Amino acid sequence: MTASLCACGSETQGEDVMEIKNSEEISATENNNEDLSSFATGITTEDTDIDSDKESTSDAGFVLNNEIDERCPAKYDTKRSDVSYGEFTHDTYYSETCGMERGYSILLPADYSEDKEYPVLYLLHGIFGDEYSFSNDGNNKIKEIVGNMASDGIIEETIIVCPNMYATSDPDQKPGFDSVSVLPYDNFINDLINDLMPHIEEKYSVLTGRENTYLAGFSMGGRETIFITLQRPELFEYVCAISAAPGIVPAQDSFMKHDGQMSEAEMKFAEGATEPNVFIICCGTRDSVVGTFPKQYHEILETNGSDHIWYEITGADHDNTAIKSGLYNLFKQIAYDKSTSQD
Ligand code: FER
Repeated sequence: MTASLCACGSETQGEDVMEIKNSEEISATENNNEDLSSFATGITTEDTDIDSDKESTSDAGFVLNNEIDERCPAKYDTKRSDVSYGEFTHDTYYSETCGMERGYSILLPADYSEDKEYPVLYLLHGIFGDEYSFSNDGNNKIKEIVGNMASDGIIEETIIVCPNMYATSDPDQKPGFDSVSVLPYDNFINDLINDLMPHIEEKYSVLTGRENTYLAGFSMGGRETIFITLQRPELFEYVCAISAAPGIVPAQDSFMKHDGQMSEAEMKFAEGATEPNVFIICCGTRDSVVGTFPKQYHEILETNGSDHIWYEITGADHDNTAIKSGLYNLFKQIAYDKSTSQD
């Protein structure tokens, strides 16, 4: 690692943390009656942005350092009249992994040109989502955050690819809260690395290599982000898992019993692995869906000596406040890391 960015023990920890008992306090019956598409996008009825007065940096000038700002400053998630934003479009690729054509949404910079080359962020949706989960939700401010930060010269213009993370070869298979129905999510690692990434690198004018390849995800996408990062840390130099869902290690919550993708002892980077320069794990303190599971991931990784940044977003639920915070802080840390490692 060129920079050890462990925020463990930073002032964001332990503040106002709502003690959610993962299995007891999340009501499965309530959640099962909801429109399940909200899982994938971070939409909740409650707007946790109302206490944005906690955001001390929203009006302040931007300072590039390696500190975490809990909230995405308004400066970056607000549309500006003098900035041209990219638009999401939809495309498909053939997946050998799934044996079928699969879709993805892609956000190209407004002035995308084959004469330039761009880094790529792969952004993974939540459970019951698809490649439209992020592109159909204007409230996650993805276009604004990436567009404003690039326009201010903080980050390079960046391509964002939103795949369909349900990597099944059975077109009739549907996601759900049982061990068979979640398997395609765990299979996405193969589809991403063997099919989607080569397609993107072939079709678009992208910068390749780990320093130009970023991975982030929300909830179920956060869980797979951590899993993929631990399996293939040499591929992604910059990573952010937002409000990661349970199931990487054995667990039980009100939705289901998770066998776990690995044991707690196995949840670490392999000895001698090339690790990401930035590996963020974050979650809202009022997350009513994944509760304290992200914090548990942080604690296991810390026990196992695997470097990462952990922070909590005070007051945020399983929602776009958390998504905006994670994306903004990922880009900020990328900018800081690139600014310090290049000179
Ligand atoms: C679970 C709790 C939450 C789970 C998945 C989620 C598969 C995912 C939530 C989301 O993606 O929003 O037990 O098991």
